[in-house]
Order: sequence, then structure tokens, then C-alpha cells
Amino acid sequence: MSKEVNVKARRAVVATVHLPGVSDIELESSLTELRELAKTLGYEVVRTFVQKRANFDATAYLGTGKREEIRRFVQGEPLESEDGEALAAPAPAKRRSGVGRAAAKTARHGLAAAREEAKEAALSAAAEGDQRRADVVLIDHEISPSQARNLEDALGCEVMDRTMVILEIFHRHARTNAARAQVEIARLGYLAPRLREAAKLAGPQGRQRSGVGGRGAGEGAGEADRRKIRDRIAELKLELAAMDVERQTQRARRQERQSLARVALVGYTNAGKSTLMRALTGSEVLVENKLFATLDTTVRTLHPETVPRVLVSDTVGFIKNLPHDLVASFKSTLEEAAEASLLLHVIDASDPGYERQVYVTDDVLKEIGADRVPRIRVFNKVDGVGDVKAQKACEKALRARYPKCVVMSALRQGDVARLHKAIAAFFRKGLVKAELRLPWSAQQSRGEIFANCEVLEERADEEGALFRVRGESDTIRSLKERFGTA
Ligand SMILES: Nc1nc2c(ncn2[C@@H]2O[C@H](COP(=O)(O)OP(=O)(O)OP(=O)(O)O)[C@@H](O)[C@H]2O)c(=O)[nH]1
Ligand SMILES: [Mg+2]
Repeated sequence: MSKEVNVKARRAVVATVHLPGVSDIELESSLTELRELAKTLGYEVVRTFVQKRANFDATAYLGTGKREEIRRFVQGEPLESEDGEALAAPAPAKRRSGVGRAAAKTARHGLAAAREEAKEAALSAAAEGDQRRADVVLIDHEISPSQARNLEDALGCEVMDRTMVILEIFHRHARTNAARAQVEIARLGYLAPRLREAAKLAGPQGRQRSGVGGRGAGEGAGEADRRKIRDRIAELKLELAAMDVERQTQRARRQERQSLARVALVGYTNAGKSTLMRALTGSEVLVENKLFATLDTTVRTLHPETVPRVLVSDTVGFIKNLPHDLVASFKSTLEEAAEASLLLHVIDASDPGYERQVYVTDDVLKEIGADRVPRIRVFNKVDGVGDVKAQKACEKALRARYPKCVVMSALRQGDVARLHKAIAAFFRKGLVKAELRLPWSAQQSRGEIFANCEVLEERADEEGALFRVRGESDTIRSLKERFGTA
């Protein structure tokens, strides 16, 4: 029984302010993304509230009317519909509206979804004998510590903003020591001012709080706690620095041993980077229909192997408003992208908001100094666009806009082979052709030529074997020095 309670999804309400200048499409795609983030955290989103305002309320983000509406919903009190009817019991769909009039006008789909959500929330709450309809309210912006505090007071439940939701996902998905330390630094940086806020509000009585970043973190928060946080951040930074040295050494070793041809898969979260990594390298990296499944860089060899041998790395995904501290924390991980010779910028072509994915990724790449690295835009998941005709039309439109892009599905072997070819062709461009002569006395080195070059032709005469090869100029030079030319 208690196990059942534990695994039951926590119910969340999503709320946002619709600012002027933000289109309905932008608003809806941002909300959809926040719902996906909530799902990744294990929340069941039961209702979405939108308030049109010229700006955020300085005190508590939402206006008083909307706060009260959400509070009633969360606390399981009867709801007032637009025409004044109570909404607690399921009623015909046209009467069940709780979304603001403005939002109803602007987001028809959102309204239909919100009605369904409200009905399900009411039914499931009633079935469980639980008055409350939600446990947490998720805000689709980053809000200040004091706004969060005031909003929690007004709603009577926990409030998490977009940044906190993302930090929480990173926190849960971090696997390696480096990723854990990176996330922890960003998280503590986010919590510190919120602790100050909690301490301020708590006053001498030391009122207990939970909430934004809370999990009890604000309890009795004082100077000592804040010092502890500062110390912990400093400690984590030292640990990371040590890990960085180790990473650099490993990377240097890898570079010595292997070729410099390196490709990094970058792009929005859930675009299919890890799936492509698997397909291109035949490896078993983690693929999940979750946001931020990958937090660490993995490196594998392009398979089938090419000349020169190409290393492929998978990286952490990006998202709109990626908390700045996280970008900073993941800089060392993202260096892999900045140092690559080629970037594969993966974009989910089946996402109606794919253009935003492109801009966001371009921005982050600039921020980490990777904007000068040559890149191929890979529009993935074209299989999810619609029927064959729709897919063709989508490809045509993308090609008109991005002439050199690759439009593909990671699920189709033929498409993956095409991408493999494009990568190989990129690296072949810098290669030179040469003829090498290997005397019969040095035949044990034959394997070396095959391992380092693409052998275009092999002939034999009395003195030895003749190879017509293609390879990196450095490799060719050193082979010539050792074996001589034909
Ligand atoms: N239909 C379809 N689904 C795909 C395709 N490529 C990937 N997926 C699915 O999309 C989801 C996300 O894929 P991942 O490879 O984990 O995405 P990612 O870019 O690595 O995501 P993060 O690690 O979160 O940044 C998974 O459920 C994949 O199976 C594709 O071409 N078509
Ligand atoms: Mg991934």
C-alpha cells in the first residue's frame, strides 16, 4: 500500500504569464516543453493556467485574481466557470472552462486540453478522497526568490520555476562524478539566494519552509548555512578541477594515439543525438524518450571505420533558457564540441518548434566558443513528420532554407549510411593521394599502411609492393620517410 503511494505520480499544475510579443505558437510550444520536463520528473500535469499580462507581477509573478483561481484549484475548492457555474462535478465540456478568457481566445488547443486535465484531476482527486488537486505548481519562467516565496504563500503549495525543474532533472540524471559535481555547483548557486530569502521571511521564530528548491533546505537558514554552501561550492570546484586535469590528460593521450578527426553531436535535448551515436558507431549509449537523458560526453569510433579514423562524441542536450550556471558548469564537458573538427547539429524535424531548437543551439554554441567549427545540420526524425508526401514536402522546405542539410531518420539504416558517408567525405577533403613502395624485406609493415590509409590500388614487382593510397598529409609524409615513394 505504502509502495503504491510512493510510486504514484505527483500532480502538477503548470502556470505561465503570456507576455505581449510572445506568439501563441511560441507560448504553446514552451508550455508543451515544460509539461515534458514535468513528465521527465515523474509529475502528472493536471492543469495549465495562462494569464495575459503586460509584465510579471513584481510581488508574486501572477496577478491576484489568477493566484486565487489557482489556489482554489490546487486546494480542491469548487471552481467558478466563466459563466459563474461551479465546476467541481464533471459537466458538459462547453461549460467546463477554467482557463482565462484571454487564453481561451488565444490557445484553442490549450483550452481543450485544459478542460480534459481539469476533469481528470477532479475525478482522480475524488476517487482518492483527496481534496487537493495538485501537489506542486510549475512556472514556465525563472522567477525571483521573493516572487516564489509569495506565490507559495498565496497558493498554499510548493512552487518550482523552469530553472529549478531543469536543475532537478540534471540532478537526477547525473551519473558520473564530474556530472554530479557540475550539477551540484549550479544547484547550490541557485539555492543560495533562496535560502537568504527564506531566512529573511523566517524571522527570529525560524519558520519552517519548503518549496522552490526547498526540500527543507530553507529551514533555519542563516549565515552558517550560507557559509556551508559557499564552502561546498569551493570544494566541488576543486574536485572538478582535479577531474579536469585527468580528462585533459586522457584526451591528450587519445589524440596522440588516434587521429584528430573528431565529430561532436550537439543539439536540443531529445533530438536524437544518442540514437545517432549508436547508429553511427554501433555502440550501446543510453537512449531515452526523456529530456536530458545524456549528461556526459561519450566518445566512440565511427563504424564502419574510415580513413582517417573518425571519433564521434555525444554531448549534453540544450534547451531554451538553459540555466546559465549549468552552461558554465558544463563548459568542460562541452569543450569536446568546441574542439571538434566537425559538428553534427541534430534537430528534431518532427517538432513544429524546430526553428527555436536551431536558434537555441546556435546561441549555446556561440557561448562555448564553438560557433566557428564547421557544421552539418542534421534534421532527424523525419519519419515522424507525417505520410511520405508530407515527409518529402518537409525535406524540400528544409533544403530550400538550409541547402547543405541532411534530412533523415535515425531509425532508417539507409539514412544513417548516408550521414556516415557525409562525415567520411568531410574528412576525406583534407586528404592527399600518394604512391608508396614497400620492399619485400619490409612486408611486415603492410598492415600499417592499410591501418592508416585508404589503399586505392596495390601492385607488385620484383622489388616489392606498390600502393596508391589516400591519407592525411602527416601520415603520408611519415610513411614516405620510412618506406620511400614509388
Ligand atoms: N521516430 C523517431 N524517433 C527517434 C529518432 N531518433 C531518435 N528518436 C527517439 O527520440 C527519443 C530521444 O532520443 P535520444 O537519442 O535519447 O535523444 P538525445 O538527443 O540524445 O536526448 P538528450 O540526451 O536528452 O539530449 C528516443 O525515444 C528515441 O528513440 C528518429 O529518427 N525517429
Ligand atoms: Mg542523449
